[in-house]
Amino acid sequence: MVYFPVRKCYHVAKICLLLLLVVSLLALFEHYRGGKRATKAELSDPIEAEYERQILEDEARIIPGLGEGGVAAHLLGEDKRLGEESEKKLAINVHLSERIAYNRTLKDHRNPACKRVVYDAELPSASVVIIFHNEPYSVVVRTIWSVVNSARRDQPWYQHANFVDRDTGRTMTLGYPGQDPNSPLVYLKEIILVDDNSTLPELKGKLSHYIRTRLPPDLIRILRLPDRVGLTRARLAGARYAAGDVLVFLDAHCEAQRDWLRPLLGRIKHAPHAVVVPIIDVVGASDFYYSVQDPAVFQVGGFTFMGHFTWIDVPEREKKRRGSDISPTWSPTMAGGLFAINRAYYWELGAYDEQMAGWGGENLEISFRIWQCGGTLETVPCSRVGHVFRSFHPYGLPAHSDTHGINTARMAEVWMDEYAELFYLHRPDLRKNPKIGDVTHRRVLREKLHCKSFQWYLDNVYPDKFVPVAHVHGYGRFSNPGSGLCLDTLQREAGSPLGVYPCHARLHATQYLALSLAGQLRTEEDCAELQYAREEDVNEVGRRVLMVNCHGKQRGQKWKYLPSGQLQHEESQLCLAAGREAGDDARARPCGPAPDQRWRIDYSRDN
Ligand code: LR7
Ligand code: MN
Repeated sequence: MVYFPVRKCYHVAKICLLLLLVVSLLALFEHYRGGKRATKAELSDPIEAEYERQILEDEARIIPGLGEGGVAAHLLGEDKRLGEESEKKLAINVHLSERIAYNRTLKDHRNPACKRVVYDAELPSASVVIIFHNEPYSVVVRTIWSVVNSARRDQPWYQHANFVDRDTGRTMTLGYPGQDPNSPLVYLKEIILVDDNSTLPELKGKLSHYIRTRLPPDLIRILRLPDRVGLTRARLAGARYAAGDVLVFLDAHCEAQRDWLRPLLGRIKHAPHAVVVPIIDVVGASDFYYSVQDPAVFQVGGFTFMGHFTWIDVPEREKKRRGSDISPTWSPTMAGGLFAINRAYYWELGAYDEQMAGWGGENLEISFRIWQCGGTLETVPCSRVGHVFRSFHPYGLPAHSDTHGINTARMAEVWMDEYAELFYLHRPDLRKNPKIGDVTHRRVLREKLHCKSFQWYLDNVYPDKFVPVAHVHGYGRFSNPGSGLCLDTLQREAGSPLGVYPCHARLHATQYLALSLAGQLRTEEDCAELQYAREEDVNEVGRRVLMVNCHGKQRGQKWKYLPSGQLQHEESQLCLAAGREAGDDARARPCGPAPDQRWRIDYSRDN
């Protein structure tokens, strides 16, 4: 009988253990469910309760179906007006954004061939780094949701949604991940939000509360930077913190398309020195319309010697090399905000120049560095991400400092060799300017990595780039000795007539023209083309000359420099004549002995 109580104890213990197990299982379940609502403990904190109240209020204002599928969204009446007002202030229709579901679906805009691609089951893991300074709260939240949802593709909880396709008017069904916070996430190790010292209150506690209560647990971290450091250093901070195999950077106003991650990770797995960018689609700043003209057509990155990123068509040569429409496509540069890179390689390659403040310059810097130091930069067409393009910066930048100019000068000093001069031509004020700071350590990096020259880059990566000092009969000022006037773009926008202005004493960007070996009278980007002739123009005033996109087809944009000093338009046989005074348009008239048809080119093979 001595053993009886022991036995009883044993039973009680067994029941207790069982109970404990059930309770902890329940707790674990709750934990992984993520809890749609804040916990009681949290709500007993009045501040958290207030955030919760605000978020519930926000959620109640969302209009179901608005902008669904990525179609254009519109508000009416007073809301429309408030929307326009917010856009004037913030460059995004924030009032509208607040009414569109944070996790709206998107129509699948991928090239249909992408659906047949089979990816490795084992792929590197991704740390998605999203930086922001005073971005609209609802837009940031939508960016996060799109990343989370797109990492849940092909899973049993895959749900379906209906939307009306704007292009066809038909009701479409699309498979899209659900919103179950339990869903295991594939390849997405973490999302790191880097708050570059925002001052908007909703991006602080309320955003943290939203993430804690509504998004998958333990996935998202927010780094709050104590000082505003600018986007380059904000990305560096995120990268330092990241633990995934691959770093994926995004702006804070993006919407990732389904299955955008695997194509990027797959490419990096097979080519660890490939730095990859998705196709960047346009999400309308006023209507959130996710627009894609043709899923098979996209552009890659170029640049101007002024130091700006540009979009260029995929060169013919590259169309042949890559093999298929959906193969990774070499890109001379990247826009900067959206790309993936093997994390170890990122550090090996020199991460970023941490002395770049504010906005700008880091994109061309990393682009040139990647190519010159042995990597490749590629657009992966099966990965698409939408980005809200804004017409101005809604945030302030460090006072009185032109961060784009200074950062670009730092870049040019390190990577562009003698071609840096072409940048300084546009920015003579930055030549040898102490504001640029010291770049020695970046030059040391270039040495250490045995990087190639900028000439090598131009010859091998971007041979179609027009180099205004290399591919020309002549360049510099085109001056008309009789009048002292020079051809001048007059800082007009593309598509406007070429004008004349008194010649500047030194070469100045607006008077920097070239006559290319292909016979184009051009600036870096635009070519002189005769305006469509109206009868009366031809003999009287002459035809205007428009600076338009160089189309490479010879007709209409071909000029000849005659031994007489005349510039003759080949197709029309007309000659270019200077106007009479500053600001006039240059005109093409029948060639003749008039002194206003004589041109002197600063540096010319024929002068
Ligand atoms: O001080 C700042 N701190 C920040 O954290 C200034 C900005 N930022 C954040 C900002 O909140 C945003 O999330 O940095 C991100 C990029 O700033 P944007 O969206 O104002 O830049 P952008 O889209 O106009 O400009 C492009 O070029 C920049 C050059 O410095 C960056 O590389 C941007 O990431 C880049 N954007 C893209 O590549 C998206 C495609 C656009 C194109 C072309
Ligand atoms: Mn942006």
